[in-house]
Amino acid sequence: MVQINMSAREITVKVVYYGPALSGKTTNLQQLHALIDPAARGKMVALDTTDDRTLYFDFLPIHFDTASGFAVKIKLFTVPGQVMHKSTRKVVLAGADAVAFVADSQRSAAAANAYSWRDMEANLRSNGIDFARIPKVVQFNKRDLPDVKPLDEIRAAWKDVPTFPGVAMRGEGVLETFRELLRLLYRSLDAKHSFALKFGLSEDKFLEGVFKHVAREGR
Ligand SMILES: Nc1nc2c(ncn2[C@@H]2O[C@H](COP(=O)(O)OP(=O)(O)O)[C@@H](O)[C@H]2O)c(=O)[nH]1
Ligand SMILES: [Mg+2]
Repeated sequence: MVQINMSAREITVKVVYYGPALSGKTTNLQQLHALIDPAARGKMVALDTTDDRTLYFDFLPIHFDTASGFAVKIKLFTVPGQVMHKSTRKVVLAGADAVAFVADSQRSAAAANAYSWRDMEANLRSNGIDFARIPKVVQFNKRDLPDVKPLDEIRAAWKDVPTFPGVAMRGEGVLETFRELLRLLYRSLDAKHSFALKFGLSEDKFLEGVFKHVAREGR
């Protein structure tokens, strides 16, 4: 749930990267960390076990100031994808304002993707979040690998949710995914809290707040 603190002039939103184990969620955050100017982001906290899998979650804070003098803080989280970490995923999803679902494009990962998507839906609902309405995008990652689901098949199957191909390891699709999610997030916040009216913050200014700090846009 977005936190709006009028006296501190602070707006805090929460964005969660969700998906099956090893789909590339942590890699997406690492790439964002690398691409965003340190002036607009904090340290990335990555909690990895020795086998390189996320133990609890990763965290990356992004921030910018609006012309009207509000500090906007965007907190990015990833969930651990392993089936056994179900309760952690539910906790991380609590209060989420938007979700990026990172799928593994390999055909062999189809069942894991589907399981994770249903798991996300159930965890959002049990946190009292409206699954149909929360801003969401899907990244089909690992396009560099053989035997991936073709993009036209993906686009035909996903009509209501924006999808993006990605090779997160090389930074491809990372910014596109994040930008569209922020755009949808802005629209949902503006509809609920009149961001333009109350904070003088337009959609363009909201996106610019983050993307003017991106080193190499349009990769
Ligand atoms: N081939 C390939 N590997 C990737 C890609 N993105 C991430 N990986 C690798 O997949 C593994 C799991 O990535 P990670 O981000 O830790 O997945 P997470 O479990 O979803 O956080 C790591 O070895 C990454 O380097 C990609 O686009 N292509
Ligand atoms: Mg991870």
